[in-house]
Amino acid sequence: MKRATHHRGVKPAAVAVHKAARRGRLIELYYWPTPNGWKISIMLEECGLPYVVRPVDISKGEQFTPEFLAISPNNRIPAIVDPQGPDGRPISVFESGAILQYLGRKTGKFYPRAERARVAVEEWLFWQVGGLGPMAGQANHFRRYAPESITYAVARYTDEVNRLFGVMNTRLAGREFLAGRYSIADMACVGWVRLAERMGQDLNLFPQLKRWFETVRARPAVKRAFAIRVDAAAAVDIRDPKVRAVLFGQRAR
Ligand SMILES: N[C@@H](CCC(=O)N[C@@H](CS)C(=O)NCC(=O)O)C(=O)O
Repeated sequence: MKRATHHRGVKPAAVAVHKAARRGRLIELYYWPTPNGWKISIMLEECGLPYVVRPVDISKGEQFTPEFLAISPNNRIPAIVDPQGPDGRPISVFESGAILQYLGRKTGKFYPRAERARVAVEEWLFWQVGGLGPMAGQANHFRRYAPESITYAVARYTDEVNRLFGVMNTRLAGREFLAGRYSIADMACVGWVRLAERMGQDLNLFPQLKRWFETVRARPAVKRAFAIRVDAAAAVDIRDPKVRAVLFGQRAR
């Protein structure tokens, strides 16, 4: 496992709790610094939950180890193991949306109980996991990773992200956050908006979205989450044929 560190002056909850770690009482976050990983480090930081980062080097294929597949059968980060799950027994959770909901229910934070407010959060959370995430992922892939430039694919996914950014921009007019109050829905989206340029988007064309992004990323917990550094991730070269063989062209195993 690789080391995760943090920038000078920023202390994520992840690094402050060695005693609890030794007693096996920390939530383990199986993580790589990507928009899906950030969602959960943000939530853990926002809730002040003690956790430990377990980097999963997806460029080397660690997402395919039997140990990781046992908690995340889709061979994707993020996943968590909470040693104090329901009834005090351990539980593992995969899929970022399910993890956010689990942590929201566990803590009672950022995921309101009142049905009307909860429905609004779930609408925007599912909008992210079913729409913004996959479309932005494909836009990024065809713009930056594809071995040849396929004009149709680049336009298709760049346009779709543009449309989705427009939906957020409209939603945020007259509203501070996506579902009223700051919630897991905002946490799910912020990492993707952070990478807007990679998806061929100019935030200046989406003033409400830009204002929301500045507000969310200025939150101390979000800053701490974004500051978690995984040295091995910074060193990944996506042009390396070995890395490409791991990440692209995956088929059923
Ligand atoms: N639907 C999943 C998507 C997770 C996902 O795509 N994770 C990427 C990193 S952002 C990953 O683990 N990729 C590893 C791989 O492609 O093998 C979720 O929301 O948790």
